[in-house]
Amino acid sequence: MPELKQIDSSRVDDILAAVANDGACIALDVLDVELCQHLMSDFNQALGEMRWGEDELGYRNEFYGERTKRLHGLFSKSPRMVDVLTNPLFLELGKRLFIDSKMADDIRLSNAELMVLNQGQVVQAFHADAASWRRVQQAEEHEILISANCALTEFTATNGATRVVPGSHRWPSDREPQDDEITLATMPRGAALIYAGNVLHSGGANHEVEARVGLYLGYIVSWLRPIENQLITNNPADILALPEQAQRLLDVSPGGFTVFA
Ligand SMILES: O=C(O)CCC(=O)C(=O)O
Ligand SMILES: [Fe+2]
Repeated sequence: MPELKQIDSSRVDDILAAVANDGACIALDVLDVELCQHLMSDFNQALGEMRWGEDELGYRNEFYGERTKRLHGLFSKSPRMVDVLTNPLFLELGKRLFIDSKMADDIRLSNAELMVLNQGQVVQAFHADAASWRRVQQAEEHEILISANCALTEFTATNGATRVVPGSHRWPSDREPQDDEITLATMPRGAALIYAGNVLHSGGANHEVEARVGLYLGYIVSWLRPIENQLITNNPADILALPEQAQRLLDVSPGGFTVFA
């Protein structure tokens, strides 16, 4: 089975090299364990009001599964989300991949999603997250999306660790992974799976009693349309109270309707 490299979050060059080669890696010590605990308790109330297999608005999505909860509008639910959004590793990865490469003038958050997999959740279908903009992705050689799935609980082989297909970011879109090409993103709490928009991956199956909790953030080039509109999923006043850098990441331009492409 191929393995993902585990790299300390301070080693940005090595993380970028692993993402370029394998399409993904595990960055260690991205979020403090204490921050993970606070985030979990901040989201608890909203999670308690949701039913398994549904999002907050009561919509069901077959792609996500029957034993999962997907929470959005995270900035109004936790004042600590702004620290995750502006995590130095994520911003540096976005800068190096999108701005330094001249793909874009700026970085945007596409969405932030809490992904809770409960006991009995089965494996998700393999997919590439950049398929949200597949016509653009087909036309571009460079990545347009870089994602982080942060482990707010430990990710294990039996509780739903994300399945990843190293190298698949370079595959033709119709190639399907064989069993021996798939690896599991097992990682300790506070680590994050960092992966390219084009790499094949899927949620794993949870056979344990305790839920597995991943906090997803996807960063895109600034000229793409984010898949979550933060001014709708959150209370707009909460977003407009954030520092300017955070507002720009969330696609708000206080000075007007400018697109920083
Ligand atoms: O739950 C996971 O680990 C991954 C989920 C995922 O890839 C998705 O919903 O796009
Ligand atoms: Fe995904």
